[in-house]
Amino acid sequence: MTNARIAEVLDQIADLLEFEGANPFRVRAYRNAGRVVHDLPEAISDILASPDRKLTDIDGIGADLAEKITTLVGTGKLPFLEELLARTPESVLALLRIAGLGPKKAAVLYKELGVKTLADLKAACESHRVQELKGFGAKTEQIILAGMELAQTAADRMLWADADAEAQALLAHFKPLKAVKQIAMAGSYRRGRETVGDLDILVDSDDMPAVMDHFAKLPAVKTLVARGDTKMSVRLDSGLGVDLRVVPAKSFGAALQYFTGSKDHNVVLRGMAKDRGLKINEYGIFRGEKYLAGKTEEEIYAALDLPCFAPEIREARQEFAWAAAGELPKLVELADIRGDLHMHTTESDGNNTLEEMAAAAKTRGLKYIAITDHSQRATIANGLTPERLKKLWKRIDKFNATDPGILVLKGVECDILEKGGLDLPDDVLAEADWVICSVHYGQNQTRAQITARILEAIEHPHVAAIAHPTGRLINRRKPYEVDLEAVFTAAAKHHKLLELNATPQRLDLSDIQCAAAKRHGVKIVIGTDSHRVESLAQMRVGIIQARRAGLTKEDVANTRTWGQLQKLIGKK
Ligand code: DGT
Ligand code: CA
Ligand code: CA
Ligand code: ZN
Repeated sequence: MTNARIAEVLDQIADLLEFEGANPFRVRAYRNAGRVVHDLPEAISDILASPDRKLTDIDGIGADLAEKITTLVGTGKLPFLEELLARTPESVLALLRIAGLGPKKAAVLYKELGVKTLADLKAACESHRVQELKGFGAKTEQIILAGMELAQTAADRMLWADADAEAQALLAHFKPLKAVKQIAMAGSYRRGRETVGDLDILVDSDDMPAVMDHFAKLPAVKTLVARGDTKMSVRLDSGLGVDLRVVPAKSFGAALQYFTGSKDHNVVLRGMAKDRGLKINEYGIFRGEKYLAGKTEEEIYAALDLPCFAPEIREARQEFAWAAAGELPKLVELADIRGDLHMHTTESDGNNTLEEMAAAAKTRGLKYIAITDHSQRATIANGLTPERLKKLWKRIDKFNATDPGILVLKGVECDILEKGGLDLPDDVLAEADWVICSVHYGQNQTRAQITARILEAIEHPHVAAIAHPTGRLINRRKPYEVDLEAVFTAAAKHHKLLELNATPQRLDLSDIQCAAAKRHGVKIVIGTDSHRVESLAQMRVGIIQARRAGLTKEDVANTRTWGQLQKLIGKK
């Protein structure tokens, strides 16, 4: 069981206890433990597996919590949570999933308005009965309505990176099984969509019962949904569904192609096959009854004179037009990346020092990184005043002087102030190697206001890039109102970069937005926004989204050497 999943359970317990009006200290203990587990750099399951270590040695985990976590990890279940869930009304569980509506407010709605279902809640918001309650306002009503919409999709779709953790565990589980000749993940997971509805896994085997029995033994399996001759579906503890299909070797490529999708991509493909008098399905490609190919994806596409498209672009967007014109882009790869230009250290809200971040980045093969701690306006993130920033930059100079084998750039993530303008004076910004700007505050302003703030930052001579340009959090927060067309136009004009923030819940700009930026001639910088050394690995998630956008090495700014990149942004 992953730390993220354990943290989720602890958080849910805190919510349910709070809804019941339990002792606030008890609620806080669970909430706090959830955060501690989530932020822990090593896996709880590893600690439990080592005989000379105890969970209670972790700050914030007492004897009672340690016992519950041990049960949860050991059995995949927690009787205490099940009791809590059993006595909480179903509708309240739905209410608790809405962002911006904590357990306290959910309790008020439940008791005062008799809101029992999401439909009740929607009606109560729309008839403005919610804003009459103490502690609620017109804004809360809007937040609830928007949150309900997001909660609906959040319940259905998991972040790609979370699904990736489940997928890797699944593949590792099958590794020792001799009956498996080939195994592959298909579906939206393979295409790298930012969220995944369910996992689709394909197995080539002559012993279907052995494969299915082994699948059922996966510790993360919660319920068996269906088991047939060739297909089996389960639901995992995390709520993610998994479809497993066993296919013969001669159809493995055909099935992989078919179940990778997307559905729209396959519709186009079937049409092209039909035009040539061929038939294509999950078993192979046929002329009449005659099987032509199906062992590999390559031979399926080759039968239609098509290249074997990277899974990330199989969305029926541009790929067929590119192929027809012979202009299929060579998509950017992780190995192309030379630097990471967005990360935080213990100086602001990060968990590792600049020396630790640099060492970890060097191990990953990076040639340069920028330390971009927050500026002073970000009080909640311990943002830096000009004085503290200059001190940090002196430390960076000293560090670089030790010849560490990686270049550390003096950067900053500078807030774009609510009233407009930047959070640091020009003479300070002038000393930086790398300035990225973000809107963290005033996200509820009008489209005109927010757009004007961002355009002003783009026009500022010392600014290199805009970080997470829309501010969205997938499944949790909608993007703020911003005229992206205007942002793209300005960025192109002033040779400024836009970020593809690789944090799995951000992926901001999105794939479609990155493609639009490219059409305007804007270069994209992929940054991990790491707050700890482990998160540097998120670069891979950013790369997948960049590939979905059709970006090449040339389109991604941080595939360049630092010298080339400086020229690109017109510095030095
Ligand atoms: P998801 O799970 O909602 O994130 O998205 P997918 O793309 O993984 O969709 P899923 O799991 O329903 O099906 C996996 C793939 O199987 C899908 O991308 C294309 C293929 N597929 C499934 N059902 C159909 C269908 O009715 N027609 C066609 N052409 N393809 C289908
Ligand atoms: Ca799927
Ligand atoms: Ca599926
Ligand atoms: Zn940041």
